[in-house]
Parts: sequence; C-alpha cells; structure tokens
Amino acid sequence: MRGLTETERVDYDRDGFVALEGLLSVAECDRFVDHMLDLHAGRKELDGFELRQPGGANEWGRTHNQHVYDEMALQYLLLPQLDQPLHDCLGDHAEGIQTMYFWQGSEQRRHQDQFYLPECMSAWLAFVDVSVASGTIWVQPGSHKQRLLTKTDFLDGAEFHEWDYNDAVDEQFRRNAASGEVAEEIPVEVTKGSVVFFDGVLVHRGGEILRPGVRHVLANHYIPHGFDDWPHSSWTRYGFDGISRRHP
Ligand SMILES: O=C(O)CCC(=O)C(=O)O
Repeated sequence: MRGLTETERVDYDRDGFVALEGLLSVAECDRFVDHMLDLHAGRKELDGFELRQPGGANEWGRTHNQHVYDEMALQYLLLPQLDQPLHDCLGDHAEGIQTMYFWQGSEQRRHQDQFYLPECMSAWLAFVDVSVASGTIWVQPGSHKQRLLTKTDFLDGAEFHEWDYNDAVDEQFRRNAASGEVAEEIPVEVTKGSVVFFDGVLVHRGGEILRPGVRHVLANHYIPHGFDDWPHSSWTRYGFDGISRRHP
C-alpha cells in the first residue's frame, strides 16, 4: 500500500496536513454514503444508532464513535490504505480510537483535536467533493508547531481560566498569525475519494455552509501505538493488525 511521497512528507511536516487524492475508490465512497443514507432514512437499523426525526433537533447531527456498534464504520476506521500514510505521519503504528460521521458540514469553531484526544491525528475521508460552499474544513498551516492549549490552561490561576475554549483557540490563532511563523488560514477543498491527514495540534474549523446540502465525510482519529498516557481508558484502541486493546 502507498505511503507518503517525500514531497508529501515535507508538506505534512511544514503545514500540519496533507491531502491524498484518490485514496478511496468511488465504490468505497458510495458504499458508505448509501449505508449512512439508509440508516438516516430508517431503511436500515442498528443498535446504538439514534434514529433521526425529520425536522428534529439532531436530524443531521454527526454520529460519534459509530465504529463501536457498526461493523462497517470499524472497517472504514481501519481501511488498509490508511495504515501506511498514518504510520508515515505518526512515526509509529496507528491505533484507531474515534470516528465521527458528518452528513453535512459541522460549522464547528476553531479547535485543536489534541485538546480532547492527546497525541491524536486525524484522517478525514471525503466521500464526495468538498468545497468552501459545502462547508469544508479551514486550517491554519504551520499552527501544529505552535502552542497546544490543554486542560491545564483553563485551571484556576492559569492563563485561560474561565475563558470559553473556542474563544481561547481564536486568541491562539491570532497569536500564531502575529508570530509570522504560520501561513494564512485556508480552506481544504478536495475531490471525492480524497483523505486529508492532519496533525492533532493543527488549528482548524468547520467552515460556514454557503450552499446547504449534504457533505458526506468520515473523520477518523488515531493515536500512536507507543503512547502510554492515553486518558480515555474505557475506549478501545484498534490496530490495523486486527489487535485491539484497552490501555492502560
Ligand atoms: O468536518 C468538519 O466539519 C469538522 C471536522 C473536525 O473538526 C474534526 O474532525 O476535528
């Protein structure tokens, strides 16, 4: 299976993300989208999947950790072609720990994934063409080499005590920009079948949806096999070799 080329490695190291086009076949994209549309419409049922009501508050809300109850989501967390690029980015074997499915753009505010999931990185699987209009992700290239805000920054007496988390990341985003060491925030527009690999410290957000409609994306998260301080001890770590474990 293909890993990162030398150029892609350099890009990933410099920017904190790299998009690999055509890593997923059209059939792989369509298969998962059909599955999700069937679940959404109630044509398929799955224990653990929250049935959506037309017009309900969570009608198109993302799923969280679907791989725990859905064999197909687990397959897509561990698609063989993700293994080598993840290894090249992490410098270690990757273990899958989280999935989120988005039928539509999230419009999620700026954040860093490692705030929630220490040491993680992401593989963001685009099952359709994703553009600024459909609410793609926006990233601040190079921000993965700047400060990571952690829970300790919000403790009593710490710099961001009583700040809203996303406001604090916006502030960090401004500081990064002022440092002159990062590039300007950009949208990541990709074609169907692309996978965007990104560092868990990269500052990013879900862009505003300018053209309402579907935007089928599966966001997978991974941690390095050698990471021992994983705090979510009740979450299973899934290896590409088929071995899963809880740790510690
Ligand atoms: O796809 C999106 O809109 C947001 C994804 C994201 O922020 C994430 O996976 O951390």
